[in-house]
Amino acid sequence: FQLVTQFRAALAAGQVTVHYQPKVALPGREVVGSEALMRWTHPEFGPVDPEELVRVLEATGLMDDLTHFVLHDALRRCRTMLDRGLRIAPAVNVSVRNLLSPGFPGMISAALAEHDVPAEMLTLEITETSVMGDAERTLPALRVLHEMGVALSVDDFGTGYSSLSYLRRLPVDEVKIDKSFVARIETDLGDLAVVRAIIDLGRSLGLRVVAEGVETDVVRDLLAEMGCDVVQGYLISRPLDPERFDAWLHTRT
Ligand code: G
Ligand code: G
Ligand code: NA
Ligand code: MN
Repeated sequence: FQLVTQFRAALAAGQVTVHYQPKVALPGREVVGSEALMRWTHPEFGPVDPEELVRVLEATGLMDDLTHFVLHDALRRCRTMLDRGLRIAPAVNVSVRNLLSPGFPGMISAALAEHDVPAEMLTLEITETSVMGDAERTLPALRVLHEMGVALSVDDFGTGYSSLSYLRRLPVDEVKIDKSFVARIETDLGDLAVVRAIIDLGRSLGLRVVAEGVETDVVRDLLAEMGCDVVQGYLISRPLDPERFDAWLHTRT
């Protein structure tokens, strides 16, 4: 696939950038973290759909290059903010391909050391379907990362069909409720019940519970009432390029 050769060149040429979407602790409005989201504007085709690109990279062995790039960007910016007294913990998306790479945990610890960021500040987001779908093979890497102190988040939680008891046996620290449920809790009692159950389960297992796709005050207030720890979504901010993220932070503090 031609996109792959072009992607490698694009990384080298600085055409790939990382946007950041803030995460806010409930019930207040303190900014406690941000999710790193890759962006690539192709010189001819324009903005490339990240989800589609991730699928292509998964299939071609370039996921490690992407994750390395995003991770270093996130940790470099985290260090800069720490030096300014701002404690904003970055979250980086990782794919099952990363977890199956033998050198992956080592790559993470080297990056943390290079940027002098404590492991506890980094969250890795792994989609529910990939964690559970390949648990046999991904568990060793998850264990090593968890031992290092890195926080592991089960992303898009609720979309897969994992048994809830399985969550207890995984070395994870956070569940991130999928935006498809979150958006609908305002109008759909069934979705409200699902989200309440996930929050209760997460809390009783001692996990941090994050909700993504929060777009309205009503949804945020319902989540706060149910005991959700952290929210992320357009209500707070869209993903922003680093300059806009900085400017946005200034308006908040
Ligand atoms: O902003 P949004 O359109 O950015 O992202 C779409 C999807 O692409 C999301 O599911 C997100 O997790 C995924 N994604 C964005 N950036 C990355 C990345 O750096 N690595 C991986 N694995 N997925 C990413
Ligand atoms: O879970 P993933 O890693 O799939 O989630 C990130 C994706 O969600 C990105 O595409 C991001 O732009 C998108 N996103 C972030 N906040 C919101 C929101 O409030 N509503 C919707 N619909 N999408 C959002
Ligand atoms: Na994510
Ligand atoms: Mn998600």
